[in-house]
Amino acid sequence: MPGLSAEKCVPRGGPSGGDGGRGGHVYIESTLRHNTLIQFRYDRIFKAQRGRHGEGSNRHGKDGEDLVIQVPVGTLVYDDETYELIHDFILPDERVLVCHGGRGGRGNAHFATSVNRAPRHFEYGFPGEQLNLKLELKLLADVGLIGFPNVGKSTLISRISSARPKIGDYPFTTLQPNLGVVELENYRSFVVADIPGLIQGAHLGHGLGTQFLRHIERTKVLLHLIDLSETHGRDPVEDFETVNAELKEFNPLILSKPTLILGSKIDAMDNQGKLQKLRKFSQDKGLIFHPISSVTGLGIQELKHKIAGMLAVDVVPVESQNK
Ligand SMILES: Nc1nc2c(ncn2[C@@H]2O[C@H](COP(=O)(O)OP(=O)(O)O)[C@@H](O)[C@H]2O)c(=O)[nH]1
Ligand SMILES: [Mg+2]
Repeated sequence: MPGLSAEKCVPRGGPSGGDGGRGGHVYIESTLRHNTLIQFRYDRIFKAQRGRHGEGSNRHGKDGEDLVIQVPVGTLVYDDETYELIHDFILPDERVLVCHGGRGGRGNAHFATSVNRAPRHFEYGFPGEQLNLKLELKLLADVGLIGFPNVGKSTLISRISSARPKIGDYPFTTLQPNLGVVELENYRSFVVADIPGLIQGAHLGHGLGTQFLRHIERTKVLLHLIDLSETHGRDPVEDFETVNAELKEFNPLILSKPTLILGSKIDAMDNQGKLQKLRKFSQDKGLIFHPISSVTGLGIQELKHKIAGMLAVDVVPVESQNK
């Protein structure tokens, strides 16, 4: 025992009880490696390591190891009791301390006085913080795709980006949001979010409901796809109004975002009637109308540039920043 020989020279052999170690802290960190909060469906309780006991010869107990919980970029962390926002993880690799580990107790060495040189007194360690958190993910995309199910949203994102979502000729093939990065010339790019389609009554829970709309709450531009093909008997203007009514129920501010109306599947139109009706309607509303076919590629290149132009409005020119 290394301490023993030293204590021979210390009156009454002490006191030399070291302090306990601190419990580990709990951090939350944002990462680009995850896209969903799915892991938290299974793992719900997270604990950092406890601190180790102090030891003789004034040896300080080891601090517990910190715990780092990773969440996708775009996650908002709330205190579940007070609903207070603790942090909004906008950037990758942000790290926030959410619970401090408890301080270790002081060993008997601390309690020695001139009258009591060999105290038996020591202090217990303190419990660490505990917190119930609520995590909410709102994806951070520049552009959001909206529209009825089956209008070609997932096909469009797979055409303009490297995202490969499931595509099918039936409603609700897309069950979770997909993100795609659209590359432009000169290393410019933007991110598009594809979410499940909306139907009438979505705000009442019909279809997949409006739960996914939170993912487009933070986008800068919306692409509203309207199917102009003959594969269904719906009216293009009614489709637009129906989807907008659902958006409004969810959050009316979404309607104030710059929106492009996309007439989709124009390769599968029998006549120009639907297209002309939608074009006229868009003009009357002062909205930009753009026809596309994700199958033939018609209008796709122009679409990318139109979106880039709409996003660039935010960019402050370099010269004016120095004034
Ligand atoms: N003819 C034609 N069919 C398309 C086009 N875009 C999508 N589709 C078809 O429409 C169906 C629904 O497409 P999908 O992208 O899954 O629609 P979403 O539900 O809006 O994501 C699929 O069978 C696609 O192949 C298009 O531009 N032209
Ligand atoms: Mg889809």
